[in-house]
Amino acid sequence: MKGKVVPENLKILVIDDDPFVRAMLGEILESSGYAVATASDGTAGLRRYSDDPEIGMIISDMNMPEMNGLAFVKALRQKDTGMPVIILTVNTEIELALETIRSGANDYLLKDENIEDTILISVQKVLTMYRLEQQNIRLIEDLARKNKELERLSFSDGLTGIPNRRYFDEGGKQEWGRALREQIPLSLIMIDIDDFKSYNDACGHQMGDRCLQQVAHTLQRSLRRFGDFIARYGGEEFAAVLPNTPLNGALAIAETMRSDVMALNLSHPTSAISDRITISIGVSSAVPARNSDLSGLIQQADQALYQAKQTGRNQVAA
Ligand code: GH3
Ligand code: MG
Ligand code: MG
Ligand code: MG
Repeated sequence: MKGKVVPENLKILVIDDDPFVRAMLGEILESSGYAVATASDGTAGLRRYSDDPEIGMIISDMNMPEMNGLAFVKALRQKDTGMPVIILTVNTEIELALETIRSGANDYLLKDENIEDTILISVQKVLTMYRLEQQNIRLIEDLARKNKELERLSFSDGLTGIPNRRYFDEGGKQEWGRALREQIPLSLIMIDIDDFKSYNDACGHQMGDRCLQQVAHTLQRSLRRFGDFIARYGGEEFAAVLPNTPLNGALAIAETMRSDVMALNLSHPTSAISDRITISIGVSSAVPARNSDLSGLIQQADQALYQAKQTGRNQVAA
């Protein structure tokens, strides 16, 4: 809802071309504890509404020179969808009353002998509805914020904070589809930490977790090109998707990843191949064909990773 926020100590703007009505309404409202401002037609009323931030409700006549009540409601709703407006008139045309309500008036009252009671009841009723609406708006905004946060969480890995397997599956499928449509190459990098079971055994699970976090962030930094993403694929495995990247480009990035992780210099006391944490990497690349899908590319990267492991670890294979 756009517009002013209605203050707790309500100031009501009374718009009527008849000075007698203005005085009478002013007296009724003030004796019930409301502050009152007045204007003598719609144009002056709009100006007063804009100039006075304390105004939290408007009671307007219908028949007035220059701008009548209906035109006033329409003009007001252009700038303020929430400000409560009550129309108080001698005009009993039902079509006009309905159009005024449809245009955004919150109530439509007839000037008669019960005016003193009816206006006070209407002010309370309209104010209550306004506050309920404000409350609903706050609840909905709060819910939308929480939903967004939940969605973000559902796509990120709890330990490392990088995207999770679910994100990889969705993002990978999407990029595959785009590469297929545009017939451009898509590359995949699968990463697995070497000898990680023995690292856990030697250094403990907590150190293992910290190592995973550091490796994850290092891999993410190595990637940093727009459109690429990396996810935690499984326990100590990561997978990166590189849109619009041919094999040689992906191999270069994989090599950067491998040396960046070595440069972390995380001591691995029981590694069979090095004095520190290393990774093995499998790379695959394809311009998607119509009758294939991402799983073929994953399989190829997996095979390359297996080969990197078989031929000594701490290396990149394709
Ligand atoms: P290889 O070089 O062949 O990859 O040997 P490896 O020991 O790394 O391979 P393996 O798959 O046998 O072991 C993976 C280990 O990763 C097993 C498990 O203890 C560890 N791991 C998986 N997820 C987590 C985790 O979230 N935290 C910690 N601390 N360790 C994990
Ligand atoms: Mg009038
Ligand atoms: Mg593994
Ligand atoms: Mg491993």
